[in-house]
Amino acid sequence: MNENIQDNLDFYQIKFNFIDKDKDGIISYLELKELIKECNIKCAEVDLQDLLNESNMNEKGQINYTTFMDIIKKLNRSDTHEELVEAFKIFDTDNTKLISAQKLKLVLEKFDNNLKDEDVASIIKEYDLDQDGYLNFEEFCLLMKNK
Ligand SMILES: [Ca+2]
Ligand SMILES: [Ca+2]
Repeated sequence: MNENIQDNLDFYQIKFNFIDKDKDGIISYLELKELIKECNIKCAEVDLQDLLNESNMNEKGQINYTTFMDIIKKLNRSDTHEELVEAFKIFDTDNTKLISAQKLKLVLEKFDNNLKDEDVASIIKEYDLDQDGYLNFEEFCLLMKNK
């Protein structure tokens, strides 16, 4: 993956310059999102926010090329995102983008014969941040990261 980044340095520089229309070397969060999309990198909104918070963003929320590359490297390193998307599909059999306790149990049962309804319910409860009774993709990612 790192070699790949090296090869693509020019590519990223060109893309960055393209998005940075006023050429002051700084892009906004919206421009960053556009840039990430331009580079064909799939990234959830939450991931991007997290990465930005981790990165050396200055107080004004401005993003320069170094910050951008920092984020690109982190995104490339966490190639787990694709895997999470794939994993989510395994659970989300009926493509509702939500995992119910029932759907979660169906998959987890394959790994644990003694799995009880209560266990599944408590997993959902623990990660169901918006408390709608289902795990959406973000909540599912949290679950997987903590497993
Ligand atoms: Ca600019
Ligand atoms: Ca939820």
